[in-house]
Amino acid sequence: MSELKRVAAIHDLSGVGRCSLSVILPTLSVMGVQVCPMPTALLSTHTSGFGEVVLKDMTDYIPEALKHYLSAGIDFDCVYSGFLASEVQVTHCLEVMDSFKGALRVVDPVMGDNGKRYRTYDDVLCRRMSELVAAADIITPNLTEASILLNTSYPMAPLTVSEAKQYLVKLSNKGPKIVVITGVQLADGEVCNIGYDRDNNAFWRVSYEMIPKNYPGTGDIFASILTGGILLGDSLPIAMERATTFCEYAIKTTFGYGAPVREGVMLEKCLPTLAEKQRFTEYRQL
Ligand code: PXL
Repeated sequence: MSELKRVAAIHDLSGVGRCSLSVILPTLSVMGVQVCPMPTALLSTHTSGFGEVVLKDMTDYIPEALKHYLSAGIDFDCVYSGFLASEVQVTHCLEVMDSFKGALRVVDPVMGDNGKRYRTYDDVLCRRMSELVAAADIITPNLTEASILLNTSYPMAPLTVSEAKQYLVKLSNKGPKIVVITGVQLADGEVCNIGYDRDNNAFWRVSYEMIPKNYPGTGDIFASILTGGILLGDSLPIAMERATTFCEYAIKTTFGYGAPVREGVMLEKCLPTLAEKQRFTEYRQL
């Protein structure tokens, strides 16, 4: 039997609100991928909807943990970063990535959503996130983060297919050979996650039904399933479809129960389906 894939996950741990490590750990575990958390910060809740949070910055911890892992001969198949608590953590993420040469580098450039930055992200941290993007193999911004990375304003109108492709290509030109942008409204009326695979010059789209609620943590779940899928050998469109289908299911389940938006999606009810063998045939070329 082959060994399990192992991911160093550089994200925060938020106690309440089902985001970041609280959802990344169970999601990748169900997929049969081992997650080794390197917490960037400990928060009482995520930063949207619970008022003042308690935040313990873990910036000093990451280089020390890295040193320990290197001295103990620990290796990773993937380094996957997300929410950062300080701009210095960009340097630390780059050090972790450089330390594990063969590891797939996945950067979820967590910075904001719905056209707005998260409140802990300032100009410097957003600017430095571009350095991390440049070092990545795969990035998974939402449209807000894609716009911040490209220094353009958040598009108020739906994108034409040609505009959507430009977003993908411009981001890929910064470094990553695979770019996936989530939450893109297209001018043909569909809402999609879109992807670009530079090596194969292939553009993909997976549509989903839009539910008028913004549950936090769904970007983390999406990026985790995409990462897990790629690590397990999925093609990009299949990994995108696996991630999109699951997020749509989790959002609809949560919406159906009328559960509070700020608590995130009811992952516990939905996770078992991720372990099942599924057939994916709904993705299309963009
Ligand atoms: O899901 C992204 C995220 C991660 N971590 C923290 C957050 C958010 C989004 O609000 O606040 C702490």
